[in-house]
Amino acid sequence: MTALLPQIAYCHLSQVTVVGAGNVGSTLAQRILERDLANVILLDVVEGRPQGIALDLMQSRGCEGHNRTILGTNDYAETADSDIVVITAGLPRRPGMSRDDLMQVNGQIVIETVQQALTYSPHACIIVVTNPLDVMTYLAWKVSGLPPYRVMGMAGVLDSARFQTFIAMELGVPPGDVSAMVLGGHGDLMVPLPKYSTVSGIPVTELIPDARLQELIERTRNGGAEIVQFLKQGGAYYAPASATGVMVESILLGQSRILPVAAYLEGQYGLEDLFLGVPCRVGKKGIEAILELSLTAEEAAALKRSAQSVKGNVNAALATLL
Ligand code: TXD
Repeated sequence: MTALLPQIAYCHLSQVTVVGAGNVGSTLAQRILERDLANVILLDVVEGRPQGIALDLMQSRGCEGHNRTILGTNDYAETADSDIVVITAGLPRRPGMSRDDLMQVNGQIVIETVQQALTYSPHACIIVVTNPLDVMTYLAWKVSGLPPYRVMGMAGVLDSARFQTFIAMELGVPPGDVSAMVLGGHGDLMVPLPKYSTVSGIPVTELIPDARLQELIERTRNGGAEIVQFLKQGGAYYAPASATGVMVESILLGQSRILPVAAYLEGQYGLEDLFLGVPCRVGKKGIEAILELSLTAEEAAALKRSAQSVKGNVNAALATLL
């Protein structure tokens, strides 16, 4: 075979490490590969799991028509020089386990994974997916030593995608025509913004009566719980993986898209020293800008309530974990 041209042989291929080869992590790995975004290193504590998933995904490359590679490992040394590290590692809540217990357990896991991953990829951008999201993102940033714009949490893109879906279903239009915006903390704490949610540029408030819109907002708020009720064990993972993939893509391709992500606030929206979902420009450097929208008094109050709850949990986690 003729030798490759030097510029092809030496061009930098992006690499994403996904920590946690569970449902979200392995589905995200698949999305990244099949969208031809980057090579993937999939890491998990469980021996054999990331290796098995990686081999399975390697064997699908010919059918899927891409040449990206994936390596499954239990060793952080193999994650070296990653451009992005996505943290999906964590334990699900078990019967008898409180949210606080879960926060302690997952907090320890997130702290350990960030420290280990950054030893080998000190300049990576970090995307946190593990719940409770806003608290875990704060812990990840705190132990990373990275500037805040290199660390972000995934929740708003998922919550907005759910709102987008329900609006599209309601109106019988393609979801691609719907642009939805959800701020605030993840889950019960989210703050959907109908005023900034549009269908081909038309505010959704012009198209759906208020009472019905409130029902769609409520369904969005319970978007995760509705799926858990069906599945009984485990939670949603296809849409969470898609939403994380959107963030990975915007960073790797330098798209500078405006996405709602959990970002470190330093006075924006009158809030500081916490990670909370706000619209950001997400590109090559990570969070390139935080956009401050004008909110109604009601929306501002909801965002504040969300922030207070997140901050209380962060303080509790900091007191015991760091
Ligand atoms: O919107 C969002 N942010 C979320 C968050 C949407 C969906 C899921 N969300 C949370 O992501 C969920 O509550 C969990 O905290 C994570 C991962 O969810 P997933 O559904 O993928 O959980 P799994 O299938 O239980 O996978 C977790 C994996 C599993 O393979 C464990 O072995 C692994 O994490 N794990 C670890 N990997 C590496 N290192 C350590 N220490 C570790 N501990 C567990």
